[in-house]
Amino acid sequence: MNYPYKLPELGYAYDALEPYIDKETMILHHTKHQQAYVNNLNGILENHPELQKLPLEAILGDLNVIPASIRQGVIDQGGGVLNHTMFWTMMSPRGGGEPKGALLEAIKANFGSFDAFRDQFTQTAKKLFGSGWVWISLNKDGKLIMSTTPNQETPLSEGMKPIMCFDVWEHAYYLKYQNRRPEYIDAWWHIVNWDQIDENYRKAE
Ligand code: MN3
Repeated sequence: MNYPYKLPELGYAYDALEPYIDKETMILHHTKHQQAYVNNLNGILENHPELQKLPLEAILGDLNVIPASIRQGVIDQGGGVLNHTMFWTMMSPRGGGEPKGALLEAIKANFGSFDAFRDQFTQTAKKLFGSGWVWISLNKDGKLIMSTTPNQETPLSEGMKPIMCFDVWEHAYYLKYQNRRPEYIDAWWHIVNWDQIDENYRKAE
């Protein structure tokens, strides 16, 4: 993604993920939350032409390129832009079920079975304190790593290649699920876009 940043298309209607993710949450999450990250990031970078030339992935992949005075702002707002752009592609009205092919084999090799993987991911999301994300990434050795980040941080900044992300900020589920984060997580498995995650895996390998 490149400066000036714009709100990305969702790729489906706001109500397409019903009943698992409600229309109102999707509208707010996209047009208010992510739009704010977009606006804030553009504002922070307004007077930094050297950073405007770099793709956002490159900036967040090497935080040392960011002047110290704006570094935290770029981490927060830039992560908010990039992470949500990826998150929308993690979901599809035709999602759910289980992964196939090379991705499934990699999941089995790293986590034992798909069920074990899903359980570990679910538990990780339930336990994440405060606001943050759950990730599946490839590390430098090409191994699948499950991790969490606080706030809007991304594993890109740790030298990993994220292929799957899950937003566990309260704004992602509070309207429909209130304090019941476990229900949101259980619902999410019904709309996970395994085709996209498989594509991300093959590109990252
Ligand atoms: Mn969010």
